[in-house]
Amino acid sequence: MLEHEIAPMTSYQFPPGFMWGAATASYQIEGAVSEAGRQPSVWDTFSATPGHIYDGKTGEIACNHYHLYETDVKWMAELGIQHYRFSIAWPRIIPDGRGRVNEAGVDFYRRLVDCLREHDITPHATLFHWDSPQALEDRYGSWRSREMAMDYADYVTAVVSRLGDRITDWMTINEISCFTHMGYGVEATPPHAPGTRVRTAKEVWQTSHHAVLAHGLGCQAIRAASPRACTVALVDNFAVTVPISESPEHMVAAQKALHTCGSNGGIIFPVLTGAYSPALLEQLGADAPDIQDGDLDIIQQPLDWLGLNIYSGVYVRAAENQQGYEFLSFRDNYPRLHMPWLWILPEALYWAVRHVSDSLGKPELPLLVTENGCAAPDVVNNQGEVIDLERILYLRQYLKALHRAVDEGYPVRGYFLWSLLDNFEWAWGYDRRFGILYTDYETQQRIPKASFHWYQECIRQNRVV
Ligand code: GCO
Repeated sequence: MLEHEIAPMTSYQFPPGFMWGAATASYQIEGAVSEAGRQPSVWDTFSATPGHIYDGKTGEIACNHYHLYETDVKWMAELGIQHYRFSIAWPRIIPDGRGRVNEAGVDFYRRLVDCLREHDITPHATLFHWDSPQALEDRYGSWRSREMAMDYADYVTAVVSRLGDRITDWMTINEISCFTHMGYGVEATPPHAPGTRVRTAKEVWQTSHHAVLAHGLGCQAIRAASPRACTVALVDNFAVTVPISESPEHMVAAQKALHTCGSNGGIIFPVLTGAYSPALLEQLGADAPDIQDGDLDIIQQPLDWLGLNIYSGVYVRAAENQQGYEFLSFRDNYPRLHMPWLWILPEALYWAVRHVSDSLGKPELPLLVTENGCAAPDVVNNQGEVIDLERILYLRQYLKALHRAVDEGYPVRGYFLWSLLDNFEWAWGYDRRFGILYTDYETQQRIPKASFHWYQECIRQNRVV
């Protein structure tokens, strides 16, 4: 049969210069938890506590990235990414949380960044991705104290003044809600470190207030300490309200619901608008955090861009009730991937962009998807391959939704896939695999999954393939 040549496809093409990347985090990949002066983080303590981690494991070795970073950078170059997001471990830099700087800890990140640049990969550094010094939990309860914001700012100054000659793209904090609301007040499992249960909702909201204050102080510290022009951003996983259909009434309902969904009204709202959501404050009443004069001005620092960590969302529809909306629950057989919360909702990526640009009134604020990806029950088959079709399905649909936002003119500048390699998935230990590289934890071998080659082709063609 005469085969017809298949013309090259052009649909779902991203603009020239679109930033393709991958993301990781220090505690999840580095290991070497006691090397070169590093002291324990709250995640070392939390994961070593029996019953906290699904498979009883810790980040003690993880992907041994501290020693294998050159191998991993080579995989990044093979993948074809031009950008890599990683995080810097506070307990490597200032092991006691405050005071003495551990230069050996700084040197690791110098080696990593120099290796990235040798491979023409731009480093994007998250200054805090949950692994705070245990010493500060012992001293004053970490984020329960306003002192944490001050110590964080000093830590940021120590990092940026030393690495700012090599790193010019900074993210202050990753996903505030996870280490505050899920760290201090959660009843559901799995909790997040430090797992201390405070007594009242007000105390929980006070922890996230200290974290958004830290973000503001961190922005100021970066700009004061950087020896070069640089960019500053927050990375947030705000709860994305998705209209059940794009009819006017349901879209308005989704905008209204944004205020009180999750902890949006006390995190992304003050950071972007300079005020807590009024609807949230009304809902919280006496449980609202204490806000000192001047806090909101500090919190609302200008951002060069905003990082979006979006995996799923919440369906909303208009309702004949006082709020004018209602949240809709997922039924048991709604499609999801290998995490209890990972319901497949690609439109969440599109609506995350719309909510920042439209609902929160930031149409000019450049956006980067700093995390998107999924866990899947990956196994190596008899041919030594991991054919993770579920992950390709997930990623393809989410990137198509993101492309829609780009096509409609929203300021989306790039996409960082979570994650480069399987790693320590917090309270799930190593049982859940998010990587496009399979990590064999026995041998520390990396095996490219089918999704690695799929993503490599997306990058090569600069489009969703
Ligand atoms: C997060 C964290 C990552 C997770 C990933 C999968 O978004 O929760 O930034 O560290 O590992 O999202 O849960």
